[in-house]
Amino acid sequence: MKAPTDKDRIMQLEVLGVGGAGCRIADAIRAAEPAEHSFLTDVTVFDTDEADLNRTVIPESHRVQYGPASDGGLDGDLERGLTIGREHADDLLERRDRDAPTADAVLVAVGLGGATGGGTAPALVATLQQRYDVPVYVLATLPADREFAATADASGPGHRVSDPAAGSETPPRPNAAANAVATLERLDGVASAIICFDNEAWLHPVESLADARDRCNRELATQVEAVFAAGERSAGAVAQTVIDASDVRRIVGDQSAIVTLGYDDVAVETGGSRFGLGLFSSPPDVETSEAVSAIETVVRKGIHGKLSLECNLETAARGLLVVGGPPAWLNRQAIAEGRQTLESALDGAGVLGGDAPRPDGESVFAGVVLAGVESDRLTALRAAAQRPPEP
Ligand SMILES: Nc1nc2c(ncn2[C@@H]2O[C@H](COP(=O)(O)OP(=O)(O)OP(=O)(O)O)[C@@H](O)[C@H]2O)c(=O)[nH]1
Ligand SMILES: [Mg+2]
Repeated sequence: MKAPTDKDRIMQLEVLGVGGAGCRIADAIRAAEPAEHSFLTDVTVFDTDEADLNRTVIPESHRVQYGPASDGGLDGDLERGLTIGREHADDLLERRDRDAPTADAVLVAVGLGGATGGGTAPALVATLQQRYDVPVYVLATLPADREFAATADASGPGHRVSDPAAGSETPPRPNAAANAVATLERLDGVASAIICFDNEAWLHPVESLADARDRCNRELATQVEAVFAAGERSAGAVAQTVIDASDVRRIVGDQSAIVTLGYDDVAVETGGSRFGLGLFSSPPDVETSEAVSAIETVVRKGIHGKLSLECNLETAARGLLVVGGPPAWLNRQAIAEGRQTLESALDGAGVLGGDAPRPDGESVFAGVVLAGVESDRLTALRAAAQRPPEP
C-alpha cells in the first residue's frame, strides 16, 4: 500500500455484517471493492448461525459466531435476538481486529425481518455510537411480502419461498414485517442514518429470496460503492469536486434519516492499454457530445430508475450525486447540469455533487443518495406488521 497523500481523500469505511443477510451483504461489498480504489478499512461478520457464517468468503479471522451454538440462527424470534444482542454487543466489538485503521464511518449491514441481525443491530449501533466519534450508518434490507405472506395464497408467486436445489433454504418468516418494523423503531434515534434496500422491489415476480439474494447483494454493493468510494486517489486522476466523508455526513445527517440509493452505469470506450495505469497510452479521444450524453443518461436513470427503496422524490430533504468514470469522459459541464437535474427532481432540496475519476474504469456511472425520504413501502410494512401472521 502506498503512503497516504493529500489526494488520498477516499472515505474509509468499516463494515460490520450481522445475521445471515448482513454477513452476505458485507461479503458482497468486500467483493465489489476495486483493488486500485480501496475504501474499506475492515469487514467483520457476526452471526449466531455458524453454518451461514461459514458460507461467506470473509477470512476466518473476521468471522465471529456468538450466542447459543446453533446452526439455523434464532429462527425469527426477535425477543430472543434482542436479549442476545444486548448481552453480546460489547463483546462483538472487542472481538474484531483491533489493528485495523480508524474509519471515517461505520456501516452496519443487516437484513430486517429475522432475529439475529435485527436483534443485535440496535445494541451494536448504540455501543458503536458511545465508543466512537464517527457516524454509524445502518444498511438494512426490508423483507419481501412473499416471505411473510407465503402461506396466504399457495397458488401465487409467494408460494415458492425456498429452492432446495439452490442449496439455501429460505424458510417462510411469518414475523418478518413485524420484526422489521420493530427493529426500525429501535434504530430510530440510534443510527446516524438508515439506508434501506427493499427486497420486494428487487426480487422478480416469481423468484425466491434464495435465488435472488446474490444478485440483489451485488446490486446493493454497487450502489454503496459508487457513493462511499467516491473520493480520489492521486494515481493520474484528480477529481474536480471531491466527495469526502464529511459531505456524505452532511447529506445523510445524524438524525436516523431514511436514505435510499440510486445507480446507473453505461459501458464506454476507454481505448489504450489497461496496463501501467495508462502511462504510455494517450487518453482516448472522447467526443464531447458522447460524454455529455453518457452522463445525462446515467444521471437520469440514477435518479428516476429503480431506487434501493422506492420513494416520493419530492419528500427527500437532501441529495447527493456522484458521477464517475474514466477521466476523459467526465465532462464538467454535464456533471454540473446533472446536479441541477437532481436539484429540480428534489424540489429544490439541498444537493451536493461530485465526480469520481476512475482511470481504470470502463463505464460512466452515477450514484445518487436521497436522504430523509418518505416511502409508501415503509407505510405498507407498518400496516402488515399490525396484522396477525398468516396461519
Ligand atoms: N438482500 C438480501 N436480503 C436478505 C438476504 N438474506 C436474508 N435477507 C432478508 O433479511 C431478512 C432476515 O434474514 P436473515 O438475515 O437471514 O436473518 P438473521 O438476522 O440471520 O436472523 P435469524 O436467522 O432469524 O436468527 C429476511 O427476512 C430477508 O428479507 C440476502 O442475502 N440479501
Ligand atoms: Mg440467520
